Amino acid sequence: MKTFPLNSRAKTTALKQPKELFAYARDGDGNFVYDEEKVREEHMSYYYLPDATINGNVDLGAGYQNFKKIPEEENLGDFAAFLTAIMKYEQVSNTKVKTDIITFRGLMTKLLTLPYNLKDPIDLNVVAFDGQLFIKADDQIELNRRKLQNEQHQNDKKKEEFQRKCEFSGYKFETIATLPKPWADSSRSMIQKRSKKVVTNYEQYMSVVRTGIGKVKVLLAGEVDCLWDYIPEDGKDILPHYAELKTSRVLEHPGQIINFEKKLFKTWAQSFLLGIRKVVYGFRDDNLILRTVEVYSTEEIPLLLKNDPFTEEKQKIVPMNALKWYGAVLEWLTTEIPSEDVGAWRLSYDPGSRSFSLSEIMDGKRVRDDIISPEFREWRASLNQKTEN
Ligand code: 0WD
Ligand code: CA
Repeated sequence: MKTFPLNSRAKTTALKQPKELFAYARDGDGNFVYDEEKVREEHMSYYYLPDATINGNVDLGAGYQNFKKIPEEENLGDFAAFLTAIMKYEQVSNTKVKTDIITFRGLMTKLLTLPYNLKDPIDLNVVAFDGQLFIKADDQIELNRRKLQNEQHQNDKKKEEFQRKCEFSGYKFETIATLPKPWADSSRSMIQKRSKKVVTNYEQYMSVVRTGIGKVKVLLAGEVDCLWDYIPEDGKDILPHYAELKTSRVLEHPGQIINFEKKLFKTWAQSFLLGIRKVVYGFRDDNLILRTVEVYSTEEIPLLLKNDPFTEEKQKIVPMNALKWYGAVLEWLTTEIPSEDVGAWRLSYDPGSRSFSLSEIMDGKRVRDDIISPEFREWRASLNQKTEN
């Protein structure tokens, strides 16, 4: 087992400008869509939330009974879909995507925010395949953890239901704040009936972005909530046009503000990793009524955290410090894991002992098969053969 000290920091944090390579989507029935045109036409949402709606006391709990929620187990097949999307992209250019690491954005958010989230455990599986590292959550550990959390809430039914409603309210906010088409192409009734629409979390628009820190190049897939304004003309970078949507309780006293800043930092990390420049927060009260909406630019969040009058100097969250840690971790990972196509590794953070470590998994074959789908394995084999000939 190799441990990596929590105070490790990269000397420089040369960041690569994130660039979207392609997008794919999951539709309302849970099926994946890879056709680029279809993805943009049918699965992209547009932010539109006029003041009149915000002032209209929207109930973010309304329709909770009809929430169309994807079962946790169905979310687990996502990695194979990501690899299928990569394959389809590579088939067009007939070349392997140039990157060192391939993973979901959400997992990198966990690594990036670790210096300020020392209480949350991390368990990721890593395999080297075809010269690249593939990182995925350990599904079994994830499911067990969720089960345990659910059981804990079982003791308090009221609390459990409120928590489920809060989760719902986040998706409800997305539903009332976005349109499936640009405003100019939307009918009046389509705009007005949003508060009655069935809320679902099946639909997902996934952006696949090439980015990196220091010498390490990373390919990330992450869910994007909506377009802030419009799709730019052909060939222009779409990332600056996306927005991340979030909800939070209205802030009334300093304790809540400090808590909110932790969330804001996580949101910064999540958005920063994909190169998303706008974050929209809907603030709701304890009755889940939407009270105000605040728009942040991702780049101003570190300054907000720095200038907040409620925290003392040593309590302050410094995103640059987290970035230096993240840069060091990725470099460590790419140097520690041998690039041969064998074995599997577990990357863990244990809050109890506060140790961050990498160890070889005994059952390496099972983990390799779980991460690298047969389809993707065959595709890369055929691609390498073509390149050799
Ligand atoms: O290793 C795996 N099997 C992983 C799968 C690890 C991480 C993510 N995923 C899948 C999940 O199904 C997720 O939905 O990829 C999807 C999106 O990936 P991401 O963008 O890397 O995930 P993250 O940044 O953690 O979350 C983005 C959004 C969330 O929005 P908020 O505003 O809450 O951050 O994705 C949604 C959610 O809307 N989301 C989920 N929806 C349903 N079930 C889940 C989930 N378990 N996790 C995230
Ligand atoms: Ca969101």
